[in-house]
Amino acid sequence: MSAVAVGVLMGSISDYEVMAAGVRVLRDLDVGYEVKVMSAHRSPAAVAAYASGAHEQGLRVLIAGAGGAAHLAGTLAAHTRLPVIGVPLVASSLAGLDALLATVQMPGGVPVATVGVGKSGAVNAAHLAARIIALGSESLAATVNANRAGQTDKVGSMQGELEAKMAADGL
Ligand code: RP5
Repeated sequence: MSAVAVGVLMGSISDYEVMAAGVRVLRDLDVGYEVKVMSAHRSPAAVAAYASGAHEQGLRVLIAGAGGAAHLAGTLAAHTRLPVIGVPLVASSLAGLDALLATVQMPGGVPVATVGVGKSGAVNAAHLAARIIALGSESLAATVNANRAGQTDKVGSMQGELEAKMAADGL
């Protein structure tokens, strides 16, 4: 694995399954990462210490997933000038809308780049982190471009699948 460049944080172990989808993307793109569980509400001192030292540790982007009153990404952003990407998660009867609003509505000057709710958000946070880091890495840029081409190829191959399904359905 490449040197650790992305810190992936989650507010609780209950966030793991969804956040793991993003970690897999980082692994597949060969972006170095570390993964931590810490909470803006339950372990605020750890969050502040991590964010304050992250840049010096060599990290380049932080990804934070949290649900409910989701303040993890915002708290990290309060303590670092590294880009912070927030992933709102589903953790309450409000189905992630609470986390989305808590993550996205940051005050001016303390940005959190907020992606969609849940698994697609975790995946896109990883892709976005890779694209940010690729600005300074030609080898990662090539990997990101290859991944994009792979996505295009995948859609192309769906046409045959579509036609087979329609033929089977007599359409
Ligand atoms: C948030 O509260 C966490 O990120 C999690 O999504 C949610 C619920 O946490 P648990 O009560 O499951 O630990 O801080």
